[in-house]
Amino acid sequence: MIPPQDPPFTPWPTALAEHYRQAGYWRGLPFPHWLAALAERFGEATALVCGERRWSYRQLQHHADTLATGLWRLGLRPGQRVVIQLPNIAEFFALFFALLRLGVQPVVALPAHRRAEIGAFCRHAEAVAYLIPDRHAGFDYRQLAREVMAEAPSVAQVVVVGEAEEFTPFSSLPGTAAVEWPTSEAETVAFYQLSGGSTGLPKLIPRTHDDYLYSVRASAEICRLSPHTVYLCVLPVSHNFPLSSPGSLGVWERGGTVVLCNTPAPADAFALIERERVTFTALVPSLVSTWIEARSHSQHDLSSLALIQVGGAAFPVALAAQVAPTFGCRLQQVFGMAEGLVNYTRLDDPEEVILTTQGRPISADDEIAIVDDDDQPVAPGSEGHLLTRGPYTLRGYFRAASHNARAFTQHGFYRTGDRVRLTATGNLQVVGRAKDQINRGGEKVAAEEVEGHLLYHPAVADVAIVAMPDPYLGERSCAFVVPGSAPLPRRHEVARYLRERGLAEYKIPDRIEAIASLPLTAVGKVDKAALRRLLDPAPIAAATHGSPLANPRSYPSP
Ligand code: AMP
Ligand code: DBH
Repeated sequence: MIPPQDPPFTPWPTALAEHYRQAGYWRGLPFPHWLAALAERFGEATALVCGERRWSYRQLQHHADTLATGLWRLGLRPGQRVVIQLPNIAEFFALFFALLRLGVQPVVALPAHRRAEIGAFCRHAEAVAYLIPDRHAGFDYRQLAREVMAEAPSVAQVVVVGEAEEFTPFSSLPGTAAVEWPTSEAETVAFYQLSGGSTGLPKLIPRTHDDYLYSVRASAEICRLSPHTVYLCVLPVSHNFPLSSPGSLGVWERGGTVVLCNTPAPADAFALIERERVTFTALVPSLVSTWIEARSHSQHDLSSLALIQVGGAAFPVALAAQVAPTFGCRLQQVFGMAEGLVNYTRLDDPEEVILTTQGRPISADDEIAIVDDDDQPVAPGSEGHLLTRGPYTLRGYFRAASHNARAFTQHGFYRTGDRVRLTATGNLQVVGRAKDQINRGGEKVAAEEVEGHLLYHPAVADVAIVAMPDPYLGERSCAFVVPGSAPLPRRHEVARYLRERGLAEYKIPDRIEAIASLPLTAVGKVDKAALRRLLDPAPIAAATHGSPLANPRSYPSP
């Protein structure tokens, strides 16, 4: 039973919702109608390129429709939730749109997630199905599905793209039977994004048709996308940034082409840029470093590139300054969050703004407050906590009443956990973070979640995880461990232990340090600032990982 105080979705107050409609942000258009209108309008133009496959807008819609029939036959019904975990392949979009067609709500996991995360999403969402590839990047998702099914009893169906073994093959799904699809209301939840989180529990972000498609449409406008846009999707396809800022959906909104890149190697991305005459892509800062390094010994013709977006993590000015000269294109900084608010530098901003700020919000109705620890506004230009509410920022996480009480102000502002300042030009600079999280090259790690797992280790009496600066990823994680009766485990033992507990690889601490006891603040909380001060950044990164630039497998995904 779900406690009644834990609603799946917290709506916007009626008056604000009405304003968002009046202002033309919310247009009452559910995803299936949106896709059908695009198929009508852009018909035979190429919507999607995946390897040697090219789907027109019409084909994309056709795949979604026939798959929806198959998913219906499998027993999926409107209002149910399904976890979808696919890499950058065309089937992701076919299934995503098929689920939306059916009124089934996808929960979009990342390929890096493992049993701990997927099991938690499935249980929390009471997912009825789980959609996966057979294998990807050396990992067998069917084995993961078996483990997930054992611990999430609601999961009755597993659909596999590729060799299905005992599960339902994706290839068996498409059907032709005409089924009368229900029409989703545009102000209801279309799907769930995932939060990087800062607590031990998974957070699902309800996104409505109305709010998401507004952010997509406005983003496509800001980025001046057109039918000539060819977008290379290298970040994980379901992540909010490459999906909606303006991402694949924004490209389709304007009749352009999305090219999927399913490998981390810059050489593969460069070959696709040359072959498809890619005009536009989105990267995280660490991938920018990798690309700049790779560019110096690559002969590919990248002259079609007109714009590179960078976001997801702090972007050093020195690195930002290299983008335009190296790639002969414009740079745009993006500071966004799956919860909603997205900021962009504008294409015609002065260079100074583009290099040194993270831009300004999409909407005139994005409300921004920069406050001190007591929620009082700081002096103009000073640093503070960023609070926001607006036409595409959530009002509450899925079934998380007690967390929501802390994550939102009484006036419905979302506490982003980011520390920012507003510049004289009206742009935001992200200067730090108050939330207990490590931003590992755009991949967010909730310290409390990993600490919770480590506390089960017999040799760990207490533990606190903090970020340490890293020249490549921006940050890596260090676990300060108070040893129990057994000696302190070495890092590779800790890594094995956490893998066995089913944790995604990027959450495994990069460094383990013993400490006699954890320092406490005056109010008795663990003093993480004091722990961070104990760290000496430079030698650590070198000693534990060598040069990440030399290792293409350390591809960071947000
Ligand atoms: P999530 O809530 O998991 O979607 O992660 C969003 C968070 O990523 C933001 O709240 C920031 O902490 C971080 N982030 C995103 N873009 C940037 C950026 N351009 N610069 C610094 N931090 C960023
Ligand atoms: O980091 C993010 O989550 C992010 C970054 C840029 C995001 O969600 C977005 C743009 O939409």
